[in-house]
Amino acid sequence: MERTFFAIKPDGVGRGLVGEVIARLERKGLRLIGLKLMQVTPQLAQQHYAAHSEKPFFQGLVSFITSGPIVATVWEGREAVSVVRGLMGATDPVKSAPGTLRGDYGLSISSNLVHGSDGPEAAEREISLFFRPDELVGASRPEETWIYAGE
Ligand code: IDP
Ligand code: MG
Repeated sequence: MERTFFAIKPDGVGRGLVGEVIARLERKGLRLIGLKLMQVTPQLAQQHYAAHSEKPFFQGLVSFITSGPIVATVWEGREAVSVVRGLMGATDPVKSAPGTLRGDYGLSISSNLVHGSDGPEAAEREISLFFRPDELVGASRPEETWIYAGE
């Protein structure tokens, strides 16, 4: 099963959307295997967003992600990386389809509610930045019999 890193950014935590966001991923059938409320340090933010270090919005991105607590999570499931990206919607919430998290809950490209890894390699890198191996707990869900029926 593939794993992905997913985080609710400070705007999502501050707006009280943690429960609703997590419920969407749970209902899709993904398995939650890691979860923590945490304050991101500038150093961790710079490592996490290293690929964007040359972008004009980099400083703003680091300031925003360190501006308040985030909820960091790890999910497991069939094609978890692309499934979570689909549930998130496009980066710019103005262009995100209705029914996606960003499409339903916001209008700001910088405060766009959630982060999700953009590929399996990024997922492994991000998971190990935010979680120790012993913080990940794999518990299968009984309804996976139906979720993966016919596989
Ligand atoms: P993603 O979060 O959909 O993967 P990325 O291109 O990886 O989008 O960008 C990382 C984050 O940087 C975005 O989620 C958003 O918060 C911020 N960002 C991206 N493009 C812009 C921009 O043009 N202006 C301000 N912030 C941006
Ligand atoms: Mg990205």
